[in-house]
Amino acid sequence: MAKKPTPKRKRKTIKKIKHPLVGIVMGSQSDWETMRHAAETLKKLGIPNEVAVHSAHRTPDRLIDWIKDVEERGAQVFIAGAGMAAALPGVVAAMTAKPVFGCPMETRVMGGMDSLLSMVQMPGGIPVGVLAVGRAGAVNAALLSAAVLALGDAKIAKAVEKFRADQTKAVPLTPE
Ligand code: AIR
Repeated sequence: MAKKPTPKRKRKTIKKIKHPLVGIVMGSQSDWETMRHAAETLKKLGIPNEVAVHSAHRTPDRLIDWIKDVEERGAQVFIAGAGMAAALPGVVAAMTAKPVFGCPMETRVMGGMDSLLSMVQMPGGIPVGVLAVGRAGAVNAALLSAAVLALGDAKIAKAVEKFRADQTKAVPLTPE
């Protein structure tokens, strides 16, 4: 198996977006391969988003600081992706009353069932909307975030409609 290239330089500070509407957080750099699909989908829809790596277990203080900061700068919706004992979306939901969507990562030992159950079994009172395991969930978390934002933003509503119309057109009538 080809070895992944190591990044040349580790970013010391987060790339802050001035007015992010969506905050995307993941528990590890290793989640980015999946979570980039959430960021890319939001980009296609023209929705400003900020992406960060913070772990509920490894960097809890940093995570909480980021949630408060990104919310102060305008985040209306949060997307949190994590794997294994995936507490991340639950912690985000504990710290903000904004909608939180969880993306369970596919894992080697349990195929993502561990991540899924960690996210979906939230105690009553602190909700997390959990999407599918893996890439589909990341894409759908972005689309669901867009649908929430579209309720109060005609431009985003139009972008979501166009996305869906384009998707419909792209489905072939027969296999090619
Ligand atoms: N993780 C990180 N902190 C807490 C948890 N649950 C998750 C990451 C990742 C998995 O642990 O979200 O999916 C493995 O992380 P790593 O860094 O070992 O690849």
